[in-house]
Amino acid sequence: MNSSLLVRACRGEPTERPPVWFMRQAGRSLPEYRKLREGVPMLESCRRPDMVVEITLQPVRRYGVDAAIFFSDIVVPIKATGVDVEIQPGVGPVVAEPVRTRADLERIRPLEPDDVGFITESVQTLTRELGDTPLIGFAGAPFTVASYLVEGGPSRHHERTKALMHSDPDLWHDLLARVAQISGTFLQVQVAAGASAVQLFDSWAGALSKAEYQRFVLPHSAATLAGVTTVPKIHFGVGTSEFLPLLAEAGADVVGVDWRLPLDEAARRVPGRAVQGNLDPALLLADWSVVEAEVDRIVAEGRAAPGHVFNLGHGVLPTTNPDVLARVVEHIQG
Ligand code: 1CP
Repeated sequence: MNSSLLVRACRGEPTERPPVWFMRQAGRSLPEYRKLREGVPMLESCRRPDMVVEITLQPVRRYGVDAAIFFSDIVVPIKATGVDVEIQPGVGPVVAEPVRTRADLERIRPLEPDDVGFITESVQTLTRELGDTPLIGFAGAPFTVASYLVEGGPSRHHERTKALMHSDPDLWHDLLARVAQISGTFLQVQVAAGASAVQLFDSWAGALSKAEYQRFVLPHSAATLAGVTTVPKIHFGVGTSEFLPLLAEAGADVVGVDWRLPLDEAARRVPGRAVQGNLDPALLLADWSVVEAEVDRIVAEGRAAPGHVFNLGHGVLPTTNPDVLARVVEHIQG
């Protein structure tokens, strides 16, 4: 699998074209996904290897993307340690007892690989079924996962999370260290079972200042990534252009870039690293001539980096027409 286009681009080796996959390509806009999920709660589907395998394969079959992303969720490993968390349709992860005190933190135990035997089984089956297509494993970064734990659910301003990090830095660092152990073990389990690369999602890190990120978050994202040593690591945030070099410093081979920053400028900010991105997912709803011009611009700007993995600047929106994604893949693969 080391010779796959994805792994070569991640390692900054020359490739004839960028590999292409889409964040949140599984689920979301696919009718075959919605059909399969009927009547099965999200987190239950993540525990069933037959469903995980099928949903992970659906976008590979439909789009012919150059990589599969493992179907799971960033809260699956914390749920596996016993945290009472559900994914409510139309809302997202909801935590029954939010974590705001040391006693709350002490209820969260470390993750053991045996807690997620269903992940090992799913990844092993997938890597067999995928053949030459590499599988990307993933986890949530400590800040993004901690935000759900502290807020109790999705949050616009992350106000309780920020208040906690500044008011009780010791508790904050202990909480993030615990989440780093859990997300780090989750990544290692996926790599041990056959994943060819991993991505750490810090979707909400853009809510922080550079100074906050450096002091309160970076050491824990670095600890999460440090346990992965044999496959390329992609580190992605939204709204993180102002501290992109810190995402690289945390231990990334590839820095994920949202749509706000052109990739040639991103490449200047993280010298020597590959970049991933960065088509604005909203533009997939525009006319094809617009999409095509954006894809061409991004492919050209990506050449400024040692490696470029074509992707969106954030996840596929649920309103996206799958045929447009298929056309983007076709256009890039030529
Ligand atoms: O019923 C459903 O279909 C639930 C929707 C759904 C799906 C399909 C959720 C709930 N999670 C997932 C799968 C998922 N989540 C994947 C695998 C599929 C793929 O990538 O193709 C991945 C990588 C994630 C990661 C994830 N979950 C992130 C980071 C990526 C991102 O988009 O920023 C985050 C922030 C979550 C939390 C989450 N889970 C689900 C929702 C709706 C949310 C976001 C809620 C919020 O706005 O806070």
